[in-house]
Order: sequence, then C-alpha cells, then structure tokens
Amino acid sequence: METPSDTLAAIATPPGEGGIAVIRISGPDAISIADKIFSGSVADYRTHTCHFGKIIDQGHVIDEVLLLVMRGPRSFTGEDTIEIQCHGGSLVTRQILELVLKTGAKSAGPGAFTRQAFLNGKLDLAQAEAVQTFIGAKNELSLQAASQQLSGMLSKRIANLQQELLGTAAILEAWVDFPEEGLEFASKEEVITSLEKTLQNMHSLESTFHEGKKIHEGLSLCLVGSPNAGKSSLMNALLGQDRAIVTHIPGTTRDTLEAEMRLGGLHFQLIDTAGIRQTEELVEREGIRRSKIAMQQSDLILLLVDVSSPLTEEDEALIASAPKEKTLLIWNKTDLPHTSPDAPELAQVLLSAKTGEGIEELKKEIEKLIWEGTPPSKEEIVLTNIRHKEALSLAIKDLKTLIQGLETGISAEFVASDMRSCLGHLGTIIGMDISEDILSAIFSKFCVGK
Ligand SMILES: Nc1nc2c(ncn2[C@@H]2O[C@H](COP(=O)(O)OP(=O)(O)OP(=O)(O)O)[C@@H](O)[C@H]2O)c(=O)[nH]1
Ligand SMILES: [Mg+2]
Repeated sequence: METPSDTLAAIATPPGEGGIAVIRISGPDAISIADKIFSGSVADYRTHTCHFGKIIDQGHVIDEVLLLVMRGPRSFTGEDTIEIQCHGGSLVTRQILELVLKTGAKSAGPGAFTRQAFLNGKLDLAQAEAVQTFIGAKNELSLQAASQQLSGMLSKRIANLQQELLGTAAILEAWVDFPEEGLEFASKEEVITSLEKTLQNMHSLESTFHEGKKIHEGLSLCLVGSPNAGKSSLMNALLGQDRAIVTHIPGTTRDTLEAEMRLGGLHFQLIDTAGIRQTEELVEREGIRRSKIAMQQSDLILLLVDVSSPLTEEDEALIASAPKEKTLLIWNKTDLPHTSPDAPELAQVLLSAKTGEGIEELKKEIEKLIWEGTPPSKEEIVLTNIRHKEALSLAIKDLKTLIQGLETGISAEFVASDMRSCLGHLGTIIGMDISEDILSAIFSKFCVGK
C-alpha cells in the first residue's frame, strides 16, 4: 500500500517497442529524484516546461530524453510530477525506471496515480473510475459515457440528489430531537411528496444502467437457421470480409465462429453457428447443440430462412420457438425468384447476403431492436458501472423504506436512520466515506502507470 509521503514511479506507456515511452514519477520527491538522474538542473525548472537532456547513471548515459515538469497541485495527481519521454525500447525504458526506483521512488501499482489524484481531491471517485473506462472504451457510445463521467456530470447528478434529500433530512433530524413538536417545518404530506419526487429521479437514473451495460460491454448477436440458409454468407457481408467458409454443401459450418463488429456506436460479438437440422452425424450434432446454446445466451438472434424455397419443418420449428423480443427474422436470397413471405409475429427483413441488397435495412432494424426507439443522446447521463448501479439501488431501497415508514407512522429515529443510510449509499458513488478495501478493489482494475 502506498502512503501520501511516497513518491511513485511507473512506465505509463504500454509494454513492447514503440517510438517513445513515458516514465511517470509523482510525489514529494519527484523533482529531487529527477534532479539526481538528469543532466540539467531540474530543481530550477519552472512548472509546465519541457527540457531536453540526458539520463545518467553513475557517469554512464542511458538515453537522451525530454523531461516534463509539472509542479503540484497543477498536475493530474495534484503532486509534483515528472514525465520522462525516452526512446521506446523496452530495455532502455526499464533501465530508466530501475534508476528512478534506485534513486528513491516506489514502484506504482495499478491505478496508483489516479488513486493519488482521488486522495488529493483532483477527481471524485466516479470521475477516477471513468479514467479507466475512458482508456478501455471500445466504441463511440462508451467513450461518450466515460467522457461525461470524467467531466463530472454523473457526480453532479448525484450531488443534486443528495441536495434534494438534505433539505428533508434536516426536518427529519429535528423531528428525532423534538418528536412532540411533530414535523413543524413542513407537513408530513409535503415531506412525502418531495421524497417521492427524488425517488422518481433516482429510479430514472437507475434505469439507464440497462442501456449502459450494452454500451460498456457490447452485445452478442448470433446467426441461426437451417443449413444453407446463408448464415455464413450474411456474417461475411456484415463484416465486409471473407471470415467464414461458404459452400453450397449443407452443414458447412460445424463449430460456432466469432468475430467483432461495430454498428451504431456499439460493438457486437457476431456468432455464426452450425445449421440446425435432424442428423445422426456426431460432429454436426455437437455443432447444433452449440448453436442452440448460442441462441439462448446471445442478446440478439438473426434467424435466417431461404426465401427462395418453401419453409422446412426445421424453419417452422425455429420460428415458433424463437424468443420474440430478441429475434429478427431474415428472409435471405431475395435475388432468387421468390413469393412474398408470410409475415409471422417476428420483426423481419428481406435481404440478399449475396448481392448486399437489404443489408442497410438490416442494420437499421438491429439498432431499432436494441434501443427500442432512439439511442441515448450526448446530454443523457448513462450509468455504466455496476458499483454505481448497486449503490444507487441500495439508496433507492432505503428511500422506499423511509417513505413507507413516514406513511405508516413508525418512530422518528428509524426514519432518520433510513435517511442517513440513503445519503451514505449515494455518497459512496462519488467516494465519500469509502472504505480502504473498496478503494483497493476499484484501483486494482486499472493499468499500471495510470
Ligand atoms: N443466390 C443466393 N445464394 C446465397 C445467398 N446467401 C447464401 N447463398 C448461397 O447459399 C449457400 C449456403 O450459404 P452459407 O452461407 O454457407 O449457408 P449457411 O447457412 O452458413 O450454411 P451451413 O453452414 O451449412 O449451415 C452457398 O452456396 C451460398 O453462396 C443469397 O443471398 N443469394
Ligand atoms: Mg455456415
């Protein structure tokens, strides 16, 4: 465990070779350590300046570098910080880090710099957590949500909820102290109405987690159907590359095959599966078993049928058993002669995986199915972090108990204690009264050097 008096150092760039690498040093001794190993007089440098010079170990030059000086509190961590930009070979970078550690710095664990930034009040906890989400964002919407959180929009929303509750909390605390005077500053009904409004606001924030999860983790989308329906052809058409083997032989795809795809600001795990039919063949049967599992587990199903020939028994069975809320029925091979298909209860698209006709409509239908309407706007705050969601759910539970308590007239102490607990849970989202164990768990998921 680091303490505030430690000076921490780590390589902040990813491992391996690159044009440059960055070594970050932060803490009370950052300047003096850099002074001892750099050719220039670091102690005399003004803040936010950049200097060219050499890193020297006992007279031996390790590398020529650029050195950046950021004196606290005007730095990411809030402490004196030095960043050394050296040549990007892994050996030279490690030699410089070892020299820095030998000169008095301590090796920084995952997320240690962001943790210092949090402890020094540069970021609240929700913002600090957003740093890692921002770095790890795999798609545009996830980046948008992380950037909002990093700028403090979620924290502000939580602070607003706390503010709404605090007014009532004061009334309730007074009631605990002087119960015989009743709720004299407001009627019980007024208090309940105001609490219910806040509860509503908390619910609407909580409900965004459903979308946040999609944004953060992406979605799985599997292609299922009878053999030769064109699943692998559609997978290739969606990816714009020849990923899966396509032949005219039914039963070509044996195993499930996965690929990443981006669509509508989200990322998808596309899963091509073995065509489903009755068969005695051992390998194919195992493939079909896997197709059925993929169908159950995936977030969305594209169920393909060949529109150019009559529906088979398998097609009909699949259509009847497909879960409506997550299935899109694809009538494939519209380039071949076909009659207009019967429209069952499922959302559906006509297309040709071969010519590409209808693929754009398919993409639009997928987006419609995901968002059940419109995707979240830039202004809308979306909860993406499970820790935040759980804390909010606990706060909601407290508030519900509190309102019920007021309605049924339980003793004032219970009501006030529910309020304190509710405020406490909201506080943990932005890092008020947070335990050491929780902090360690949060920052251990970060990369080293951040
Ligand atoms: N004309 C036409 N042929 C298609 C279309 N889509 C696929 N095919 C053909 O149908 C045959 C089967 O295609 P695949 O993509 O391998 O079908 P699949 O559903 O993956 O089949 P299995 O892996 O055997 O379950 C191939 O000969 C494809 O060229 C289409 O839109 N139009
Ligand atoms: Mg196939």
